[in-house]
Amino acid sequence: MGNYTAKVLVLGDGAVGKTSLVRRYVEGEFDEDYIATVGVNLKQSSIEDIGLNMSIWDLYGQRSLLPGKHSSNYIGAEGALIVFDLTRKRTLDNLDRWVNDLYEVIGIVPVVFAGNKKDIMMDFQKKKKGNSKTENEFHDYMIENHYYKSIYEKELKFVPTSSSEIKKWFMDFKKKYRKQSAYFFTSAKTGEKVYEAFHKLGEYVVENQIRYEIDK
Ligand SMILES: Nc1nc2c(ncn2[C@@H]2O[C@H](COP(=O)(O)OP(=O)(O)O)[C@@H](O)[C@H]2O)c(=O)[nH]1
Ligand SMILES: [Mg+2]
Repeated sequence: MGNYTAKVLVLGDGAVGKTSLVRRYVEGEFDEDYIATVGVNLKQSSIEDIGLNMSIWDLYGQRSLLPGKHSSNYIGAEGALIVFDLTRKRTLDNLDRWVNDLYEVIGIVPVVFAGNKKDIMMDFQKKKKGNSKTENEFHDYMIENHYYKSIYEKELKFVPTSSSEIKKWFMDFKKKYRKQSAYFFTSAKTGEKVYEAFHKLGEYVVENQIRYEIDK
């Protein structure tokens, strides 16, 4: 087994759970409190079974304020985990912009998408108890359950994403850029699919490094 090193990025809108996913993955912990990341949160992690040492660059998420401000941080990255929030459809709609930004700077690299906060969606489903709920009820549920915290103050409305629209978005992405992409429904809170998402990204990165060695 080779010994590989790579830089990967964690991208996505503010408060989607980037820092929490990295924390869960690297430290196995989760925190309800929100502390907005300033600049870059850099973590090292190795994936033993594929012999990869990853430096994970978790970047401050308010992308729309300053387009291209991350460009210099993108350089040298060999893959990205792009995160969106299952409780806020707008963060799914913004995926295109994250992908375009990234590919403009470093070209096409493997991307794994994480639809995060799966635990909240599961909890909401449980409370549904058969009767279908409207979008308003979802918003109310979010407020009642204290998800309306400082980070969300500017959020006018919580609109849940649907798995069919996520699937469609991903299929379109795959058609455009082919292979080496995947998506997972994750929860930094319960840990669901967090390891799988980072591992998949690591596999793609190592695949490319092996291919590069062979082509040399
Ligand atoms: N319930 C739940 N809350 C989460 C999850 N991931 C993140 N959060 C919360 O969402 C807020 C924003 O998370 P953070 O990781 O700081 O987002 P970032 O801005 O993308 O780095 C924090 O209050 C976290 O506790 C999750 O999977 N489930
Ligand atoms: Mg953060």
